[in-house]
Amino acid sequence: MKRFFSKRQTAHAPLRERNNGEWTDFAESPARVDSMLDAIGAVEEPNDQGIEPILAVHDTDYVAFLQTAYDDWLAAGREGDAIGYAFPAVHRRKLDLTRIDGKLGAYGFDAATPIASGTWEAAYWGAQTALSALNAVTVGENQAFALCRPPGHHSGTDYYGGYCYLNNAAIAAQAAINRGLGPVAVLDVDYHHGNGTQDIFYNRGDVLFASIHADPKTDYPYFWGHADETGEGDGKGTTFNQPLARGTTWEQYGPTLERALEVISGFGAKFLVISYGADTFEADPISAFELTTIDMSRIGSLIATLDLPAVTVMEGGYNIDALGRNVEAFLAGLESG
Ligand code: SP5
Ligand code: ZN
Repeated sequence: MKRFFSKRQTAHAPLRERNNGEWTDFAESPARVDSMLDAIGAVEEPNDQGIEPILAVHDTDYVAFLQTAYDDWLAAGREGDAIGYAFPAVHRRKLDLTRIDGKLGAYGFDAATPIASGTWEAAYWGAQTALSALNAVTVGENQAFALCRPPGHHSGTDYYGGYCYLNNAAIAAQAAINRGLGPVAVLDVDYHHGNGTQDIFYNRGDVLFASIHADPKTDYPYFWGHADETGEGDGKGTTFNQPLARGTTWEQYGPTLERALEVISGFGAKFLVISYGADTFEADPISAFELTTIDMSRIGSLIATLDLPAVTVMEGGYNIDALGRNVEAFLAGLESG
């Protein structure tokens, strides 16, 4: 399987995030990339496919905000990473705010996702990496891996959060639809619910979103990912959420994944986008499932039974020491079936 990555994705290096009432080191660090590159072998440079496939998913005003947010922050006399402090819990709507602090709150939904000097460059190239993996599959490869960083699945049409700025999985899924490869299923196996991907496709009947994740009653992102969120309008019934308890092992995870795969088959997907997070690993520092490295290869093998052309995009996974091994185990499972 071809693997795609650009060094430009490491330009994003925030220092700290707000977590449980304290400042902590930013978990989604560039060191994650080194761990993955050491384990997965040769990578190919993505092609630049421009801004259009990004704007097919994200609002123009939001993208314009991301492009200048850090400069606007510096121009306001601030130092360090840009982070909001006021968020619209109610009455969120498009407003023509002029102060950077208002904009950060208008487009961001948490205080754990700073915008730093290289954030836009890295996010842009992360999206190009996902699109290049899609290209590889359209020219005859059955599968490809996009080492996306920053991750994407918490980012919606006009918002960032959860270490995510552009939704790489959604950008690839929409591009696949536009090339006539649909219907598309997005399978999200990151520890956290992929709220951004869910929101982007919530009203869409041509994209199924299926996610297995920590129960949002106890875990981030709290406000999405509950089992009663099943889609709306044309998308009624095309969102499938399976929350699982902290402490989940393969015993519960395996059958749940089989169920999600049945939902994908039943939907009639012709193309698969996998949001893969290694934060389901037993020793992940911010998560609480109990999956092993062997379980990562089991996840890959089970997904391979769908026998669909597939792009895997990287999401979370914060045990830097084990990250590369876990990603490689997953990809090996996916390749061998
Ligand atoms: C892509 C992705 O995996 N994003 C995850 C974002 C999670 N951000 C906040 C998580 C808060 C977890 N707090 C756990 C503290 C454990 N000591
Ligand atoms: Zn995650």
